[in-house]
Amino acid sequence: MSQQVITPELCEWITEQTAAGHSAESILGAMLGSGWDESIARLALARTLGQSATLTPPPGATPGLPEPELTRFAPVVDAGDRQVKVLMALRQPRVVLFGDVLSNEECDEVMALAGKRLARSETVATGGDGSEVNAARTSDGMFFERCETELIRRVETRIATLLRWPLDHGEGLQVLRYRPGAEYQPHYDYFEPSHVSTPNILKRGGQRVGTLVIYLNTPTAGGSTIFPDIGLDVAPVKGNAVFFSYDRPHPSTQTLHGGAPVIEGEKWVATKWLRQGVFT
Ligand code: PD2
Ligand code: ZN
Repeated sequence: MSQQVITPELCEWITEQTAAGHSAESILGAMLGSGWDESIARLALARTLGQSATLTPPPGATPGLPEPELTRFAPVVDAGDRQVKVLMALRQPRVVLFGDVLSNEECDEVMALAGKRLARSETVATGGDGSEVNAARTSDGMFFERCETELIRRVETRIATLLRWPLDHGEGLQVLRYRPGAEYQPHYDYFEPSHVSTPNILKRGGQRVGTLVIYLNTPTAGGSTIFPDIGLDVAPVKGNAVFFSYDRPHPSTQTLHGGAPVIEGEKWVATKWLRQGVFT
């Protein structure tokens, strides 16, 4: 097929197939069989069906969501090598604020390691497959490889224990440094299903289903992590971390969040994004 275009007729056909009981997965298969490019087919499905187009998780995906053991609501959770404080927990959307996830020394070490490799942050490009510098995020950032050093492995093992989600389902830790005036405008951490680059991104472990933002220092003023849909502002405090999970790539999860502008001092965070399956 040359020039592949998502026409109203195509969307209508997808709607009819769904009404006839075919799953998004089987409609995708039919489209691929008749020569549609996979990313255009997925885009057409996402545009037509919205959140219900969420396709089958990757093979080996872990069911459920990352979730700390909070049934007893004890003041601390055992994270293996450290007792982590539970400072606040919201059920819907799931947002948990932890204290003492990292020691002061661990925060300092992560900042020192990351500091040498910081570059202006990039996000997924709006037009293609790569990433691009984005005005919505005015911080500097870098990624660690998973288990890159003994310290990073220890932190990742602790996160896996705390959130009861396999270590190999996590992306490498990302460190961001915000200077005064820098911010991260509100966004969702899941990959937008209708975005052309999403099908490729999902090949490496499926969707993101949870985020842990760890504060590596305490800015003098500003820099809260904000959740506009639920009116929640989380103050960045060294060693604390905010966790939230999302069971579908859709605004109904109410996980819109951002980093408010830093007013004074710097703000450093380490973010762990958790995928449905093994992140490769
Ligand atoms: O630094 C933050 O507070 C922040 C806000 C929103 C970090 C992220 N998102 C992220 O790393 O996804
Ligand atoms: Zn985010």
